[in-house]
Amino acid sequence: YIPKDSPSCIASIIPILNRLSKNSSHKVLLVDDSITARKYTRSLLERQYLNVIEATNGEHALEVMQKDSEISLVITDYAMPERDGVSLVKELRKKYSLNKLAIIGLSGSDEASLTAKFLKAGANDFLTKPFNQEEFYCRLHSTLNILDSERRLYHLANQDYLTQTWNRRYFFDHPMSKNHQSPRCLALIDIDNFKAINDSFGHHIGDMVLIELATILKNYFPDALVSRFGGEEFCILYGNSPHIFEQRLEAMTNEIASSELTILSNKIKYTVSTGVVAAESNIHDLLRRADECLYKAKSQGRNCIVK
Ligand code: GH3
Ligand code: MG
Ligand code: MG
Ligand code: MG
Repeated sequence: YIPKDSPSCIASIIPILNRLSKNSSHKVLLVDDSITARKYTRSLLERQYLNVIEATNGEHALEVMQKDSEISLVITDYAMPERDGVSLVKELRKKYSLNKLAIIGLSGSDEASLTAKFLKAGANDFLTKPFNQEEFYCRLHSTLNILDSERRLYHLANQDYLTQTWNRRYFFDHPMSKNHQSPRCLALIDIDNFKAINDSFGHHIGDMVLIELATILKNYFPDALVSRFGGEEFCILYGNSPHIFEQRLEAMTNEIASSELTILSNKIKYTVSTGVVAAESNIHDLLRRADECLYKAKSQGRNCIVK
C-alpha cells in the first residue's frame, strides 16, 4: 500500500510531468463560474507550461471559442449560470471534431450520472472535484495524447506525404466539392514531360520538383483547395471570381516557365499545362471538363492554359 502523497507515488508521476514541455503548443480554455476553482486549476495547468485563458460560464466560453481558433483543450465545470458544462460540450462537439478540440468535464456535484452525461455529450474525460492532483495530470496527459494522435491520423489520412498538399480523399470529402449549387472554378495542372525530368535527373530530383510546384501552387492559391490528384497532376478548386482565378493561373504558368530551379546543383527548367473550367455543376462534371481542356493544352504544345 502506498499512501496517496508518499514520495514514491510523487516520483512515479515525474515522467508524466516531464512530458509537456515549455514549447507544448496547447492553449487551454478553463470554464468555471467559481473564481477559486479557476485559480486552482489554472495554477495546475500553468505548472505544465500550458497557456490558459478563462471563461466564467458556457455562453461566455462559446464567445471566446468563436474569437480564438488556437484553443485546443476546454476544461469545463458542470453547474454554471447561462449555460452548463454538458450543454457547452454538446455545442462544441457540433463544431469541433476530436482532432480539433479535446474536452475535459469537471464537477463538484455528486450526481452519479454526470460522468455519462459529459462523455455522451462528447467530452474526452471527466473528473469529480475536488480531484486528486496526480489523477488530474494523468487524465490531462492522456487527453492531450489522444488529441495529438487524432491530429496525426487526420493529417496522414488527408494529406499527400510528398508535397503536403491535400489528397484526393480530402478533396472529395470537402464541402466545396460537395456543394453543387455554388459557382466554382476548377483547374487541373500537369507537369509537362515530367517523365523526361525523372529520366535525366533521377526520381529523387523529380520528387523535389513536385515539392517545388506544390509550394508555388499554395503560394498562388492560399484561399483555394489545392490537392495532389495523381503523380504529377494537381487540382485547384476555387470559390471566387473566375477572372481572378485565370489571372493567377496565367501569372503562375509564366513564372514557372521563366524560372530555373537549382536542385542539388542540377539546373532544371520545366513547364505546366492547365485545363480550367468555371461553372455551377457537380464536381465530377467539372473534373471531366477540366480534363478535356488539359488534354487540349497538351496537344496544343504544352506550357499553356485551355478553358
Ligand atoms: P505529359 O507532358 O504528357 O504530361 O508527359 P509526362 O511525361 O509528364 O507524363 P507521363 O504520364 O508520361 O509521365 C508521368 C511521370 O510521372 C511518370 C511517373 O514515373 C512520374 N511520377 C509519378 N509520380 C511520381 C512521384 O511521386 N515522383 C516522381 N519523381 N515521379 C513520379
Ligand atoms: Mg460551478
Ligand atoms: Mg505530365
Ligand atoms: Mg499526368
